Amino acid sequence: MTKTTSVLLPLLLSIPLSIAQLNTLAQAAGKLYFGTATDNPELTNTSYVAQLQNTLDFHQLTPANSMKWDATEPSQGVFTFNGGDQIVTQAKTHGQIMRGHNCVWHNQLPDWVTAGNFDNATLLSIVQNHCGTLVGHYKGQIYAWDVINEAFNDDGTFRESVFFTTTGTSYIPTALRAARAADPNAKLYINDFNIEGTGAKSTALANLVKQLKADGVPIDGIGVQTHLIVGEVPTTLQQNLQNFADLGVEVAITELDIRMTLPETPVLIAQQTADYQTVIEACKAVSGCIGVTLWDWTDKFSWVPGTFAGQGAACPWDENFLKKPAYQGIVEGWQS
Ligand code: 9MR
Repeated sequence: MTKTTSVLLPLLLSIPLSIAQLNTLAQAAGKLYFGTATDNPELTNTSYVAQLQNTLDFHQLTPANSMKWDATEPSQGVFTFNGGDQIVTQAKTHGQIMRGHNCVWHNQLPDWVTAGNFDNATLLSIVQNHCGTLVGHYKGQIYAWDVINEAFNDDGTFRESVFFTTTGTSYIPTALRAARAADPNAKLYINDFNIEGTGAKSTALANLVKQLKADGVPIDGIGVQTHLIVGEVPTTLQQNLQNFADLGVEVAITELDIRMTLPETPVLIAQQTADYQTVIEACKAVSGCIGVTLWDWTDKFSWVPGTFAGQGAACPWDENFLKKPAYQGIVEGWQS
């Protein structure tokens, strides 16, 4: 090999690779980022981390657990940010932006919150302090926060969390205002699942956003989780993303994965590939859809098998960190 060839060959080979990757394609389509969730225990796996910090695929990280209430305020007024800090450092080192997840959720709450029997005023001050302290700790380092997570039931009624049963819907503006005061530049989101298609839950969320805006409460975005099942992408996905964007907020796909009943078959794999493509095409087509986050990129660390017995293979990379056809589905979606 001549000297010139040995210099040029790796360069030439790297061009098609660097073009056809998930974040470069998302940004070429005008999006802010393509990203992934990650979790602290995974950061000890060097092969995993090598891909996590591949910015051609991922320009954004979300901590799957370490910014949640049980992790960040395990006892009242005692805050621990080590896990979240580790993921922020990981992202920053590679120029990746962060989504914060989350301030107020009915799940992964410490007992002192759920069993505290607080009155309305006390619980509101607890919510205010939690959101303000959490968001304030990360001031200037988080692109967007899921301030409110999963506030609705599937029929569009409010979920009867400890927050709702104690304060009604008052905890929502309280949390959003506390987050805004703590980091005025962070985008504040409400995030939920089963709001991918039009329907009662999406309508209820849209109505809440309208009401918050009418009341002058800060709200910047709707997070559409997008935990889907192979073959069941709602036909109204793109329309629904557009409906949300038309409220004057940004929209993001925040927790994408598409699970199947195992074992994987060629038919399921082909359908999953098509489904990933459909989801990406929907975000691509809606200018207010600003980015897409996988709920981890590898089946090795997917939450799905632990929650849905007999289901899995939901991610675009397999358990050995090899790209699956689903990866190509995402590529085709951005290139469509
Ligand atoms: O991925 C998270 C998993 O490790 C946790 O065990 C689980 C506990 O509830 O939460 C998972 O993340 C959830 C996210 O915070 C909110 N939307 C649904 C996600 C999957 O359950």
